[in-house]
Amino acid sequence: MVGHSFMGAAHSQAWRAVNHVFDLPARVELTAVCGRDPERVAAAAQRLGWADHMTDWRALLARDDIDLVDICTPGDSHAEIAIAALEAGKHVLCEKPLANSVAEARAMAAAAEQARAAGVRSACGFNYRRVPAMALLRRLIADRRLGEIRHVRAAYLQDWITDPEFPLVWRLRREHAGSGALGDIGAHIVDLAQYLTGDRVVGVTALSETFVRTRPLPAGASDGLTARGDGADGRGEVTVDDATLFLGRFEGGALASFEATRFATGRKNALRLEINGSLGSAAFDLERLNELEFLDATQPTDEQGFRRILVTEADHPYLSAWWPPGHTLGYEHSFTHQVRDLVAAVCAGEDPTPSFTDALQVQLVLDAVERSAAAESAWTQVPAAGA
Ligand code: 4PW
Repeated sequence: MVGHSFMGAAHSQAWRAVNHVFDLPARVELTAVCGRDPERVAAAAQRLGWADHMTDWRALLARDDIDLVDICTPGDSHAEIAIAALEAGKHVLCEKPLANSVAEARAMAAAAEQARAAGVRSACGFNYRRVPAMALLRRLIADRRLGEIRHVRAAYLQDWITDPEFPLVWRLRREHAGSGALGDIGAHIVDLAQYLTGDRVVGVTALSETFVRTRPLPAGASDGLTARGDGADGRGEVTVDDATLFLGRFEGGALASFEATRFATGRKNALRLEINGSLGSAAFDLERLNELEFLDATQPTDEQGFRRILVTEADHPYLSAWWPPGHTLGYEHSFTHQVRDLVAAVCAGEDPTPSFTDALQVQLVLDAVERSAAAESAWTQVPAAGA
């Protein structure tokens, strides 16, 4: 694994747990973790359960006791590490968003396609696909229980930077993160919208804002969505969006709205979706991730109404491996499911999902959104990844 902060910790927990929960044809070993700072990476290796640690990711790729590389670094290093890893014959799991630009994402997708011919697999870490309620919703939509999809209403709401004195962490700097709320959390709802519907967003009109333009420089490394910094080291410019909203049209004709913000005071990690179809609707909120609301419009009208499905039954996706009905799962289990699916696919010689090409399609939407916002919300088409 490369990187060992917030995502590195979440992924490590998944790698540690996966063989204890799921029957897999291979045993996962946490061979080595890589980070820039020798002391921090040594401490992380011990805390997260990695057998070895190093400061040079190229040295990871040179080891023949490593089959798969998990990239948990900020977006600015994804392309370089992923392409080198694929060329070295390592399977790759890369955190989202796939890259910081369409050009990088295209190069990664091309490298993945080339490696695939040699049996080397890759996937992008859009973990929320693996929340059981989301996998169930995908199944309901694929089984046509919602009929023709007319609307996707998606919001990803956080509030961790509402304080204007919150430090200028890497997620707020374009050179590291590529974009702000858009790429970090908007990417998730774009991916989910496309995954759930099996359709793609073909055009967008967008609005974007940076509410707080300068922030104190951070003191020390930031850990996920927390940081320290009192301004003693000066202030720096925020170079990404704090919030981005956009409307989109799907190829199949459905209309969608998307909202990604880090300024939704009181909303900590509220990824909300509602999908309306000709035969039914469904709604989800990540802050209640064991539940899916479902309305079946084929029922007699006097009995219709949204009902809450508690997604903890053994015949719900992933659940047979866990606890008895009603014994709920959490955020971290989406990562366990992600590596379960990845290892199963690699062992079966199949392609895991989402592929780098799927993730490139998300990147193309993000890019169109940025271009639209920069052009006074002009309607902007999203090319197909293959075009
Ligand atoms: O990927 C996203 C992160 O960058 C996450 O899913 C949530 O928002 C949690 O942290 C950030």
